[in-house]
Amino acid sequence: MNPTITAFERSPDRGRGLARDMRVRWALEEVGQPYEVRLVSFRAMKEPAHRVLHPFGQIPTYEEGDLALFETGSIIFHIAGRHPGLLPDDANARARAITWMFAALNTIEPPILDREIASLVERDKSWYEERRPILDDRVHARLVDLSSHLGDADWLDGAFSAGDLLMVTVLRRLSSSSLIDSYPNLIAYVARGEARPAYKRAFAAQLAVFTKMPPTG
Ligand SMILES: N[C@@H](CCC(=O)N[C@@H](CS)C(=O)NCC(=O)O)C(=O)O
Repeated sequence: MNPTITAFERSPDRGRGLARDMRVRWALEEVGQPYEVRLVSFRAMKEPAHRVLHPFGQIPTYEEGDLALFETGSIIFHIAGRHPGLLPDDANARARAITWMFAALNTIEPPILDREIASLVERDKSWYEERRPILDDRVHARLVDLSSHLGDADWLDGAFSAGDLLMVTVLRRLSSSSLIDSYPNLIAYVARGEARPAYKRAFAAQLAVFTKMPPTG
């Protein structure tokens, strides 16, 4: 039986790859595993029926037989363990790729999200303009080091892995800002991820949910 994931019925970015079901869709496409999607409303996400799957009332979730998972890092690690293609066979290379999964979610994503959330919910606060450069600097501090590590390599550690999949989706959150503009190798890295056929299929599938629906009011 195919796994089932949950995704937004209505998404703030209208299906342009930022909602985190995109990560799971992309991983499933990379390994060639067909999947079903159950769309959930913001209200339904907070109901007990969904919280059984996701204690924090969010998407995505992943159901496969009697297994239910939440957290994209865990879901992608699970998919990568079930199928070849997302983590190397060599034990040390595999451990390093897993390290990059954690780095994407624990080291790079938090300052990007802090900045994004501040711009959404703190914009009208008196201190927002003063705080914004601090948030920008925190993102830059991470991007400088990431860019320096990547250098002119295609991927973070040898062949494309789940670490790259997560890192590309995290960096894509910056696409509406100019913060990444100073790092041409990171821009090229994100573009390489987006050019993968599996990414394109996942993106098209997520977008299709919204192009068939009227926009949120
Ligand atoms: N750390 C979680 C974050 C999940 C998350 O933030 N999901 C967002 C969509 S991308 C969500 O459901 N937001 C609605 C909410 O929190 O109410 C993961 O990686 O799965």
